Amino acid sequence: MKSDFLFKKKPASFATLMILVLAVSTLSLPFFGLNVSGAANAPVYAPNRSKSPIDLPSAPSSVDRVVVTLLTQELLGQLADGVTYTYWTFNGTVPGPFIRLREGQQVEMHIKNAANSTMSHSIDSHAILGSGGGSVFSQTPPEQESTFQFTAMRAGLYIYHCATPDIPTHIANGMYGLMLVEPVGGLPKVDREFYVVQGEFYTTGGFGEKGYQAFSYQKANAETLEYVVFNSKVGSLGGGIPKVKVGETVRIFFGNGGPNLISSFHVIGGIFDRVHLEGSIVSDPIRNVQTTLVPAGGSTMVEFTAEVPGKWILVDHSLFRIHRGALGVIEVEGSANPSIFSSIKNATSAPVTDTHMSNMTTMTSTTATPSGSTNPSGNMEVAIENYAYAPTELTITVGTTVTWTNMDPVGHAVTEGTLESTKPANQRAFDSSNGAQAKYDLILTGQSWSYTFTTPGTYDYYCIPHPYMIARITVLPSGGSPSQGSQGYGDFTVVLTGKEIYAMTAFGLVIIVALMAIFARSGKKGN
Ligand SMILES: [Cu+2]
Repeated sequence: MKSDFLFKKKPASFATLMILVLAVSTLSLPFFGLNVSGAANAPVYAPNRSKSPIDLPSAPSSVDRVVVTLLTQELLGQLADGVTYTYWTFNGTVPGPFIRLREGQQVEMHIKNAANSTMSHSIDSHAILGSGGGSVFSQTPPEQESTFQFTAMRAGLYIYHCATPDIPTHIANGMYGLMLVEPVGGLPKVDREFYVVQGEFYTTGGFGEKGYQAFSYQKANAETLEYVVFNSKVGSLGGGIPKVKVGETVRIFFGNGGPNLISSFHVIGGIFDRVHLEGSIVSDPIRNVQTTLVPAGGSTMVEFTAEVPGKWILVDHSLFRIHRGALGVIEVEGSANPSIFSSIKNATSAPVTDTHMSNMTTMTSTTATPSGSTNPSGNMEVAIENYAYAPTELTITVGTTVTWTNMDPVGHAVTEGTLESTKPANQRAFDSSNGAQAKYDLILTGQSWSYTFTTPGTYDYYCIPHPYMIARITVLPSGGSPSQGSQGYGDFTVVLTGKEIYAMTAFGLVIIVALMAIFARSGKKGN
């Protein structure tokens, strides 16, 4: 399950990227270490503390008594690109590990508190019948360990959280996760399972304000949040985009850590076939549900089938919260099913302002190939639509200006790098968000942003608030002097839609067939 998460498409380039990221991170460690004193000098880049939504055990252990060890740690992490925050964690991630038990199982629970913690931590699991859900037995000062045992008495999907005073402060800093107690005999099999927990963060600075952000007790107490996120980071489920295939059945274990908000959990483009309200996995599910309420300190288990390809967008349907980070994507890959869903006429497709045939040599469906000696240069357009860049890959020559136009109802960015980048903002080749500023700029609905590429190379880029939006531009050296590039074609603006891509592919095939026919005929004449 885990292995085909991110590594499916481009193993070589991804592996290379990861090696680079690791190298950069390692080299950067001393730098980070020197800068942790004082908020003003605090590092802007820190490790990702998000729990991956696919990182969960597929079944409970078969033994009757299990040992679960949780290490509580206070760790610097990345709340958004360029925004760092000290998360309080179980096992170093937010949410903490997905704990999968079976009804009747005995659990020996160890709570270890890291030596460098600044305070005590504990656990209150809603799955536990007993004083404080375990918190009475588990208040643990730094460098200490507490142990207690419980029996998982009732099947269900439960939130666990830290319950050390001030309890809501510990929860607001990220100390929560899900504990599943499966009924004897287990849950029905599905093809994919995901683990997602919503939570709010209350920072001293406003949403998107860069640099180190401290917890604001005042804002948390007033319930005036700055961030609402899934798996602790803005605009993601805590990593790349999980993939499922058309026809597969999907289950999402969704929790709400809160501490304050109720979530109206919804998947854009999907219908929940079954919802186990409030985590009641032994009750009959309700069926065909659009949006389900998940209380703070509660959960839900939803199941549905991937019937058409596309992107499912996970949201809290209190929708302004997508502007606060609560947005994640699962991609469904596979063949279209036009009888279920297909376009007949789309009035809002990307505009085509000029389609001179002479310019067609500069592009294909995903790659614009420069035509050798003529080396046309000028403008290329990239649409930002449906939380994606179109095209996602573009090859241009030096001197080309690329213009991105946002057609989505929310703001986006065009920033060199990827979600895992550790490159400081001022070292990025391009960044529409103007990373040097205290707060990032967005390309708003209908607005455009341009950049002229002057150096050959391969540039990955992404959207800071929606880091699963990734794309690549390859810049080739020009055939001659840069001035050559401007002659000939001048400016043109072409945004390709699917139909045009097919049309151009067909056109190309016709030309090839015609050339082959001419070639064959002239060959015969020669003989
Ligand atoms: Cu705690």
